[in-house]
Amino acid sequence: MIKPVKHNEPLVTHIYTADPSAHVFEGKLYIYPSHDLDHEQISNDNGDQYDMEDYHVLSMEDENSPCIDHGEALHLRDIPWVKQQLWAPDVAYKNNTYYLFFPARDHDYIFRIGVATSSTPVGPFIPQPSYIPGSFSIDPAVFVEGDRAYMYFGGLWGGQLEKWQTGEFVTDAVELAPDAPALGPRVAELSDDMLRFKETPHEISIVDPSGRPLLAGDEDRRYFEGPWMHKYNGKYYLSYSTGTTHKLVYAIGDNPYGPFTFQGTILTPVIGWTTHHSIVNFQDKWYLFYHDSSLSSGADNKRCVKFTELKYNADGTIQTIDPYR
Ligand code: FUB
Repeated sequence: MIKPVKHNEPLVTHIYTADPSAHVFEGKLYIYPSHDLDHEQISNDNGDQYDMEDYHVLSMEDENSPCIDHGEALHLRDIPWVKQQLWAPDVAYKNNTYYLFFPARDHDYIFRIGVATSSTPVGPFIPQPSYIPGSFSIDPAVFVEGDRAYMYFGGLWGGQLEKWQTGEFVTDAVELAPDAPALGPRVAELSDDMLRFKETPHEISIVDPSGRPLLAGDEDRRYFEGPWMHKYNGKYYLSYSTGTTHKLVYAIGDNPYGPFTFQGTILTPVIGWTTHHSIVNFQDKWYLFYHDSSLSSGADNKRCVKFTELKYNADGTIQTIDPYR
């Protein structure tokens, strides 16, 4: 018998999972994770150890239910433009269709973002023949507000965001000086059919409480990867991973494009190098979905998705979570 899931414990243990994007569809919680493979890899800064080949969809009836694995929803072999590395996905619902957005390296080893569609939340998802024109880098997160949908994306290092500073892919892009403004994630509104960008992606500005842009050397606060957008009490919350300092942090803005003012830490560092999350409102509670590497005793490329409740203070700030307390 499959056991109910507990807070801060792996949702599933029969496969490795990471990068959870959680949504409420058809009255249930659906979780769209990366599917880490159980193979030995040497970790490097290029992220070659994250060599994933397919996606599985998970679901939970409620917070006390078992987590169900609905099996393979999309495989690399079925996506013509993809060479390797299916990284962190997200799913959005619009036009009576479920859209799975995913980053992967194309045949030139450049990360692009693709889309696949299904009539059900569990797939199978049918990929478009090519990636979204003008897309680049990793970690798409799609925020739907009314008729509009916005994609947030971008990741440093293996995610190649540094290489797109000029708007073109530059293989040997120079590193940013620590006192230069940090690179921000990108945002673009999606077309009504959700298959294209409606506009050239904008770089998001994340500023400190006095309005100054965060600097590249400010590794405790600057953007690294894994953006997520949610709305709470009329404000837009942009949350993300700080990568090298292994935190999940957030910033608040007045509209989907920002600027966003840095606020603080949502999740303290977890076991394993990466940290990646989503935030969802379900049955009158807010939840944080995240991953760590506890299931593999610390292997960076063998992670497991977990969840816990997320709470706000009266002023709208988020209470910091230590997942091991
Ligand atoms: O899972 C591969 C990559 O690791 C993701 O795209 C990043 O966010 C990090 O979690």
